[in-house]
Amino acid sequence: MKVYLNGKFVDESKAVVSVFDHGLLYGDGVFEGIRSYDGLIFKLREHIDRLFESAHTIMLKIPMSKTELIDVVKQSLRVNKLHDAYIRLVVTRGEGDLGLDPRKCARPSVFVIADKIELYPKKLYEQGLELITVATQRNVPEALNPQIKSLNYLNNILAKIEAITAGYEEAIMLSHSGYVTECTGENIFIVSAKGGSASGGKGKHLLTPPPYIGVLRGITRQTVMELASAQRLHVKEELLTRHDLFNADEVFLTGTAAEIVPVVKIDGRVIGEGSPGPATKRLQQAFRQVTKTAGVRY
Ligand code: PXG
Repeated sequence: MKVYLNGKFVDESKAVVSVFDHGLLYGDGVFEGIRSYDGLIFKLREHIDRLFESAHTIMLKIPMSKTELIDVVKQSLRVNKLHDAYIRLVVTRGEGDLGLDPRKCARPSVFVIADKIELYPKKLYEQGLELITVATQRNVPEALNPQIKSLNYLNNILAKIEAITAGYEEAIMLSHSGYVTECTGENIFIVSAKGGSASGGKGKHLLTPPPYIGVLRGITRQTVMELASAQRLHVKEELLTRHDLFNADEVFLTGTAAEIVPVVKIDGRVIGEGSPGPATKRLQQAFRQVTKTAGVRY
């Protein structure tokens, strides 16, 4: 496998960064995860824009233009002859000294890894996932905004460890005031006939927590909200409690790697009928369709 590292494609065995890189020493850096489907890169521009936004917020100047980076992503897929792939873009603060001071880091490191996608087990999509809420709260946005896709994912990893220790694959994280935020690498949605506390309209509602409570504005999340509107679901960002999750008709997660994953049990409570619901299935089908047609060719 060839990896792009600071201007060159190198063999994966040569793709190494310094132990003085602040990405490693402090998690000082940003990243993106992108997918390609049968030769089409899904939502490439959106991922590149989000990477530049994350970098801008931490005052990290990416040493290349968006167009150049897009070109590197395409080249990474071509040189590795990949059609269905997962692409990881990483920009670190670069090599510095042992102090925090980012001014000591002269040059950011940029690398792009493109590899075969490791698909989640089919069983997950057919049977659905059982989740638990965990004690580790999602970062307070005022301290470390989850909008920054930084290399510092310990908040999420601590939650993941809690889930795994309890015998589950994934965790639901709550805000410091107890509202539902997201999972460790996926956004969460509920389908409800009631439409949450604020809305009284007829028909099914698709609800997801608002970004201000401390969630990443997922690109899959955005895509699903658009697809759901086209399917005449009432889509709304709304604060959700555990009670709302337990009593939803359907729950599912969204993310670049996972796509749309049905959730059938939360903290021991069966969700809906205990199997993937009709709205979730319709959205999965619509999502599969856009990934086949909407991407950027390379
Ligand atoms: N929330 C968080 C905290 C994330 O890290 C998402 C939601 C979903 O966003 P997108 O834009 O992908 O729809 C993410 C996604 C992985 C993996 O291997 C995924 C993410 C980060 C690290 C690993 O599944 N981010």
